[in-house]
Amino acid sequence: MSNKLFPDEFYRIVEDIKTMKIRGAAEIAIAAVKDLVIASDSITTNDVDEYFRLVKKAAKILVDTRPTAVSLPNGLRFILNRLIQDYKRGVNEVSSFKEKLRSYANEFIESAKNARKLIGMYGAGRIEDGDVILTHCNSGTALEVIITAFRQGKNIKVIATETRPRYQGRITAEVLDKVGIETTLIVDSAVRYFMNKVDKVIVGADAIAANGAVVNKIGTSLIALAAHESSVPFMVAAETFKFSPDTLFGRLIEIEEREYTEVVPKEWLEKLKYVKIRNPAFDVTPPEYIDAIITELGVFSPAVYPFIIRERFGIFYMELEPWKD
Ligand code: RUB
Repeated sequence: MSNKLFPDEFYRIVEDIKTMKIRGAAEIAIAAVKDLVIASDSITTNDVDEYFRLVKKAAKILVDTRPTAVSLPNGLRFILNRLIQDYKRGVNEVSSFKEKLRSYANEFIESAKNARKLIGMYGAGRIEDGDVILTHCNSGTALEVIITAFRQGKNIKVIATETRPRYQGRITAEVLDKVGIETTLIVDSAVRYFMNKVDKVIVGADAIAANGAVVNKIGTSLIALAAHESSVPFMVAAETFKFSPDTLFGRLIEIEEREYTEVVPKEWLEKLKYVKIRNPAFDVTPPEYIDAIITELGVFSPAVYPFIIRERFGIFYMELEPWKD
């Protein structure tokens, strides 16, 4: 008999997040939240404590898929913290919790979709007719800004980095091509060479720290340096659920390091004695290099960003690890 606690579909989504079939911080969060619904709906017990134990277990499995995109734990926190409040208020039937979990999940997904649209609108305000915009990796949120500006009739061009080692820049180029935006794909190391042709840089974020530093795809901080050197505005498009509440309590954002086989073939490395490969998936761009963080609440400098978040969400009162027993 299988010792799996949840349906195969649940584990398939977990695997898809790990292997990056589902990727990009917002998509990861939405997929994880939907997967929590799959797990919750499959639970057969009528015992509330046992139900909570299993839901937390499912959340923990999801949290462990990819460590850097804070949107994922934030999506699960959004649901679990509300359920815990309901429990404290006296809700005591598994069927009610299942229903509530479904409705909180829908609320999160809806608010994520709305946030992206608003970011597109606010961000497009920063783009002018004739701008050449450089973007890195594949951020749905950064693309929303670029595409909204284009649909407003602004004649813009994009330079997209290919984004080694997983080439997410190709996805970006494909999306822009479909929309009809003229795009030049370049190797990552050509960024500084092209910077004098760039009017604005727009990237997404996997996490934003309490000091306004932005964690995004590896190479982002080098692009920020090059932009800074050329006085090119560097903007980050990110929903507020990319804010890492852990960083308010002194915890650092973990940078995911992936398999070396994403960088070179196994057989190539096996022939060498003194060579090793490192493959960090993200890096940290300090706030000094960021001109604006575009969120669904408005456009902010990294210096005020954490205050806005705290004022809006009262994040200090949030249970950080609601999946813990
Ligand atoms: C993706 C990446 C994206 C952010 C933001 O990394 O770094 O810039 O996740 O994306 P990976 P979005 O390919 O390793 O997941 O704006 O779509 O949330």
